[in-house]
Amino acid sequence: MRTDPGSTPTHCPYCALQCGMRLATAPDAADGSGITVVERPDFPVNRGALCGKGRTAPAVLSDRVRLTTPLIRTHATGALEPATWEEALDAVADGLARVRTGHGPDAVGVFGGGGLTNEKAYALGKFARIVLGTSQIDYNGRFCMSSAAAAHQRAFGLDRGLPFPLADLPRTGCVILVGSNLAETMPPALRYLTELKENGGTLIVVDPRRTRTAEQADLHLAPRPGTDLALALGLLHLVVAEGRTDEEFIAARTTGWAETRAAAMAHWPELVERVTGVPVPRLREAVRLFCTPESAMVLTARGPEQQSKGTDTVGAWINLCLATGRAGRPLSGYGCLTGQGNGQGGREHGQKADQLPGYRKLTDPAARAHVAEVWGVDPQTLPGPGRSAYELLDALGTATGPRALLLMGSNPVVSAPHAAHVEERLRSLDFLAVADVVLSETAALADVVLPVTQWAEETGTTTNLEGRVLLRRRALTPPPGVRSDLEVLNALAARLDPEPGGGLEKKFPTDPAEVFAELGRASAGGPADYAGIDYGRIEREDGVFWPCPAPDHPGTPRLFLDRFATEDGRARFVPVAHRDAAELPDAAYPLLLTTGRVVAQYQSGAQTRRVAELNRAAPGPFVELHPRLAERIGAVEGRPLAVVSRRGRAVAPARITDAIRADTVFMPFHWPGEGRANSLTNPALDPVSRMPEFKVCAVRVEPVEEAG
Ligand SMILES: Nc1nc2c(c(=O)[nH]1)N[C@H]1C(S)=C(S)[C@@H](COP(=O)(O)OP(=O)(O)OC[C@H]3O[C@@H](n4cnc5c(=O)[nH]c(N)nc54)[C@H](O)[C@@H]3O)O[C@H]1N2
Ligand SMILES: Nc1nc2c(c(=O)[nH]1)N[C@H]1C(S)=C(S)[C@@H](COP(=O)(O)OP(=O)(O)OC[C@H]3O[C@@H](n4cnc5c(=O)[nH]c(N)nc54)[C@H](O)[C@@H]3O)O[C@H]1N2
Ligand code: SF4
Ligand SMILES: [Mo]
Repeated sequence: MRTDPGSTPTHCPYCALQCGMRLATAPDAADGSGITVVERPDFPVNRGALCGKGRTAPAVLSDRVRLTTPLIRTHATGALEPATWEEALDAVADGLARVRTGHGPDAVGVFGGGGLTNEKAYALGKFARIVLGTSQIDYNGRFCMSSAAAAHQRAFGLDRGLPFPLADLPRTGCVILVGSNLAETMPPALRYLTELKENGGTLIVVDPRRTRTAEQADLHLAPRPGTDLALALGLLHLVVAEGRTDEEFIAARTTGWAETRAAAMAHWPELVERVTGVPVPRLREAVRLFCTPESAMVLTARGPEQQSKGTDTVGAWINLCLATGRAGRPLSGYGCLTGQGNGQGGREHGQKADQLPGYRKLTDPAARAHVAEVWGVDPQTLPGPGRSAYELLDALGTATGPRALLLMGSNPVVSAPHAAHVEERLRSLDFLAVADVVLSETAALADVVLPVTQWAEETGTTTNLEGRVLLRRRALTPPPGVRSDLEVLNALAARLDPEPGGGLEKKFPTDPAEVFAELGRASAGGPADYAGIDYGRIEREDGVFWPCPAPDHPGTPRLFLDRFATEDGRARFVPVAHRDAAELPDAAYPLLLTTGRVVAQYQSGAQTRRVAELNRAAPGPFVELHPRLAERIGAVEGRPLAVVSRRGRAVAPARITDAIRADTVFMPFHWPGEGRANSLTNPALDPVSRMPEFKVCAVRVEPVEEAG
């Protein structure tokens, strides 16, 4: 029997806005979940508003769609069959131990997710380093905001998505939104942009498509995909040419301007028009709108970031902010709109290949010593940095890569670039274990599937896109057949202890509050310092902004107002120059494909494709294309189109609209099978962030003859 303590305040299981909501008992809920979502208008970020995904999130709690028993692949049938927890945990421990014994610790890999709570992400990173002893751990956040994170580090010495609360947006003078379709990806946040305009501020949207977000803009710039770097350089050129730099700010708060200025001067507006397709007068208008008011902001999302030059591209937008004095000041600055529910916290506490908790570096001897002490291990035993997400997936089952993988919180069969290749690599493993709440396309390939508890059934913290640490409270007793990710790691630690009965599992508590307290100690003194945060405080204060080094520290809603987080306290200009996407159109593949999201589906769709209301709103993939292109190739609305790249083919119905450039087609990536956009995408990586180029590849498009 599932019990309920009344109406519990918590947060949505999906995106980085982490909307506040309440969960109330609803024994007759049509979705079979036993609970219903109630608005929580007192929570400041979303002020009661929710998108359809948040409202319908309980549906995934229902036994009708979720996993409720472990599964083991049997030799006899080759199928996944129900098993007991003891059998399943033994099988995972055996599978991982066998590979480790035969091939060494780095033959066992771990893949995590930015949707995992801070407690889980922390425990997973610790598990990889001290139980498995492997360097081979990374996570899906690499596919998400890694380019912005790298650019943040380079320029400011610290990476927090937004350096200010969203509530600052309506009070600034101008916002440039680069490659964010907020209206579909974080609908309740659109309100902040509406208020910006009501207050007399202006909105510029940079997107190759006239999205629902772009429709709100005072100025919409629609560059060719993959040319944002040139665009930002062109704007900086104009800023300099028109004498709009803030020399006082540059002198007092930055270093490296001379080289950056010289690099920008090489990007003439006419050249930028040719590369981007954005006319010079519109570039000038953007500069005027951005530079005229007292304050202004640039916010980027996946459009400019998911490119093989994402780090430099974000760097170019940061340079524009620094040159105009629009950083490190009230109501001004650069920010990245992080994506996953815990996209921010998930990138801070050690599931990343090169990282220790508190956003520390795995290569820093002082960081190793500090964290090793908290973990009660010898710093010498901590492995070094491993491979980045795509490189890890690409190496699976090869002579030098991992031969066994433990995967928690991601569905790469749908969401990884060059997905058919990734699927083949996953199939080549000696052993694959997946912990998930549903039988995702990736879980379906596993040797063992562990069914875990969900957001409403467990307590834990997430850190939203503003750097605000939030608490999700358990509202519901999980069904008997499932266990939490923390319980899974604890049970595996016991089984993989090099000294049987040695008590290694004691280092993996199953109580989230205990894990969070340890995380606080491990992060203490690091860039992302959570030491002063506890569950009670989060609830009393509607979240606490990190860094928060002590219980009496107020937290840090606004960063960099006095100094940047670099050694000398100054922001660093980094000179960048435009370069082409890894693939450009040619005779065989004459068009550009870009990919992204629709409002009613989330990511790989593993969760939202199991919700009837969302499937009615967004039943399947499609190919968005311009009427001129449609006419040229003979595409008909609603009829199937084949999109072909050097990596594969996908088929989905045509959706004809003049809201997209005629040289570009768009596909959402939420679906598996024939319409899988990632069958096409290019795994070319950014040299710094190792972000794949999800947003640009060369394709050809042709109508498909329908049988019958
Ligand atoms: N409904 C829904 N909401 C979500 C998610 C979801 O899956 N579904 N996922 C969450 C996550 S993890 C993330 S990361 C965020 C992502 O949030 P967004 O970044 O807003 O989402 P995308 O649709 O991937 O990309 C945004 C826009 O980039 C544009 N774009 C494509 N190529 C380029 C380019 O070369 N340059 C520029 N400037 N723009 C380009 C696309 O046309 C698209 O409109 O959303 C979060 N919210
Ligand atoms: N073409 C293209 N591809 C993209 C993108 C794009 O814009 N274009 N965007 C990229 C981006 S930004 C992202 S973030 C990735 C995301 O892509 P994925 O990493 O595939 O993300 P999800 O679909 O959210 O997968 C999360 C999985 O974990 C499960 N899960 C949820 N909560 C928990 C939990 O607490 N514990 C465990 N064990 N499992 C849980 C879910 O059921 C689901 O199966 O996709 C990337 N792929
Ligand atoms: S905007 Fe994001 S956090 Fe808010 S309800 Fe929708 S999916 Fe959930
Ligand atoms: Mo993301």
